[in-house]
Amino acid sequence: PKSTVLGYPRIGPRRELKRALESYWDGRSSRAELDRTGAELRERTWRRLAELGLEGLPSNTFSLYDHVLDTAVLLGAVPARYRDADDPYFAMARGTEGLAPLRMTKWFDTNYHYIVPEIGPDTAFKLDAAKPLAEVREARALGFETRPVVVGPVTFLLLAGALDRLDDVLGCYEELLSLLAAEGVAWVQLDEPALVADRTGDELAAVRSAYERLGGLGRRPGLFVASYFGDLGEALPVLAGTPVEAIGVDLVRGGVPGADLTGKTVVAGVVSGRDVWRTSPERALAALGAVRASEVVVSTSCSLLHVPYDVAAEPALEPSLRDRLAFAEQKVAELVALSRAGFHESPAADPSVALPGPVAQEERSPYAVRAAAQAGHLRLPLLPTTTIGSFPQTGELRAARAAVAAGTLSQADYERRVEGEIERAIRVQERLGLDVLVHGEPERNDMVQYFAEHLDGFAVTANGWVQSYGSRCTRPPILHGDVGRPEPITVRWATYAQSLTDKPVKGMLTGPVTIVAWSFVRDDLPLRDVVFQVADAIREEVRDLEAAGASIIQVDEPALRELLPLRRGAQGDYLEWAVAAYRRATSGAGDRTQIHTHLCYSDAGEILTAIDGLDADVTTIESARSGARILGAVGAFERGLGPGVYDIHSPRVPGAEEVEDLLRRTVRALPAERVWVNPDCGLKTRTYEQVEASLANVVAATRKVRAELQA
Ligand code: THG
Ligand code: ZN
Repeated sequence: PKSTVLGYPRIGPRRELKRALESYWDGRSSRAELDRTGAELRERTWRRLAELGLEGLPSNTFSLYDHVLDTAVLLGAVPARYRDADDPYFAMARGTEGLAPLRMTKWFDTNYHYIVPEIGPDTAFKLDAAKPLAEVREARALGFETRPVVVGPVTFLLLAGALDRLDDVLGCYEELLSLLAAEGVAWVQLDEPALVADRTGDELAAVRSAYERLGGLGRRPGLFVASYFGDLGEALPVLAGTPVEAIGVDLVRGGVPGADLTGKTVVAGVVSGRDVWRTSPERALAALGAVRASEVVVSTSCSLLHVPYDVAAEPALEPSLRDRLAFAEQKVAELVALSRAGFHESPAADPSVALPGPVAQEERSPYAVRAAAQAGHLRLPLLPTTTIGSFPQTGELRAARAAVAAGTLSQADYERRVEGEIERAIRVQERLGLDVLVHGEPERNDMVQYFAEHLDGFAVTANGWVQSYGSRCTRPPILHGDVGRPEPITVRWATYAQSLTDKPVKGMLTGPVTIVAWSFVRDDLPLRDVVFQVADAIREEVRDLEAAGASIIQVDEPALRELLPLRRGAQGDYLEWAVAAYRRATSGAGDRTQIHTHLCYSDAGEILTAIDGLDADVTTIESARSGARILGAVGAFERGLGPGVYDIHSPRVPGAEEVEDLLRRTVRALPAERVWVNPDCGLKTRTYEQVEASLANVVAATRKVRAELQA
């Protein structure tokens, strides 16, 4: 069979695109320089894929920010208010002085974020095919024929909540297909991951009519509709009944189609794009052999966007672990080997497994009892103000961490700098008049990576960057063995921070679901068991923080929503064990210790019952960025709640009146005694200047509304 990939990483093996973007945004380089970096990265990707022997090369998988935003631009869905900006594309992605950016949210169940297209009844779609055409021509000039990849019409509109505009966008897709055909393009890939979630009859009918219409076009490239992140289920016979020539199926997360697909090409995703483990050739070959179709193409289960570039860039990894790993380059080599069916080596055996012990779940007292104990002890004002946890990560601090790794800065000198940063953050918060302080997390490169570095069972990479959004990346740790906590992790910094102030300083931990969601995890154990192992490690840390005097401990679960299965049938079971894991991590705390949690992303409304089930005393949640939509749903929430009062994802400083307005709306939706005031999320991506200006307005607004309430 032939081989292909559904997409490839684009940030650059050494994050070249990140550097180029940030330099352009800061005015340190020109647009031409940015575009040159983009062209170099595309060229290098095509050359490398071809060199490795891959046959079907994709194009238009590159993006300067996000492929969903690219699709919005392709279809002319640029809201009017951005059109006059210096750079409308980056204005939509990041906002400008006067304009908030478009909303951003998670791409299905991944840690990648896309820009949510804004489509209303008046959006006038108009094709602008410059980008896919330019990439096809650019590749051709280098000697490569490529298959442009575009988000498909159904997924695009479902993500925008505007499936009723299907007829209108299909006109643009038709025009695109004609242009690509005229360009001599043989295949186009339309990504329809939305089809692996439960779809209504109307939505399936939309799929049918969309692909009948596109398939019926006279002159067009071959149509390859790619699904991924799960099983197509009922959407498979629907697609199979349309004239599309090729269907992509995820055979890692989904099953081999039972149906006979003779007449179609099946692009069989047998190499996982979601993990870093080598593919079992037996399993892959068995799956490939079971597909009944006119042609089978060997492929990845989804785009390789979600894995790092190259294991060869990780010389420090333990050889026995390294031998079990495949990043994007290795996965491409696997595909080529599978397509030549000369793939005989088996991956090394997984290490032995220790199952988590029985649940030693002492439950905490009912909320009312805890709340009384905490109120007497903490003595906080009405509408207490706080922040989510992280303060700006300065360049000096990152450089200092790099210097420790390079051996040019001693651990003791580094720790003194971290203490200096903690002191700076505490003094800033005291000066601003916040009620509950944080130490600012200067010792953490990342809220998951940091814990992985201090827990047994995890490995961390040196260059294993994966794009999270725009220029921002993470290095997901690799959870490969049994998890354990050899010694306290955060107690030293928490104790130091508390020694500097009389205000309460929150102990700050990452929850078990999030640690697992943002890592690559072993696949020989059920996810639930892996999460419970992590929960037990966090539970030990909670106990130690409490013993060291912390009166408030925050255990964040921003990824609780992210791991929610895409199919409703599997969601209840997941939420049950995810909530149980959180309670296992936190229920060792006494009644007087206030447990906080933080969740990101606007779709929290859907899982409010589960959030309630976490039983945290205070929950801070993203709200401002999603226009405070959450307020309509939180009335039944019975414990402390801090719906964010401003969006931290953009450099914009919120005005005090804007915050007052949101606070007034909040205290109408919730009893004021239970309302907390905080930003939407952590502040690590902002500058101190922005943070101080924003928080000063937040505190001023809170004082005003507090006075109104007390009057
Ligand atoms: N950590 C991890 N995943 C995440 C977040 C996180 N996913 C969701 C959300 N937060 C994504 N947000 C960010 C915000 C900032 C950065 C990454 C993801 C970021 N990264 C640094 C960069 O790209 O320069 C690198 C950080 C590092 O040194 O590890 O700023 O917080 N895991
Ligand atoms: Zn957050």
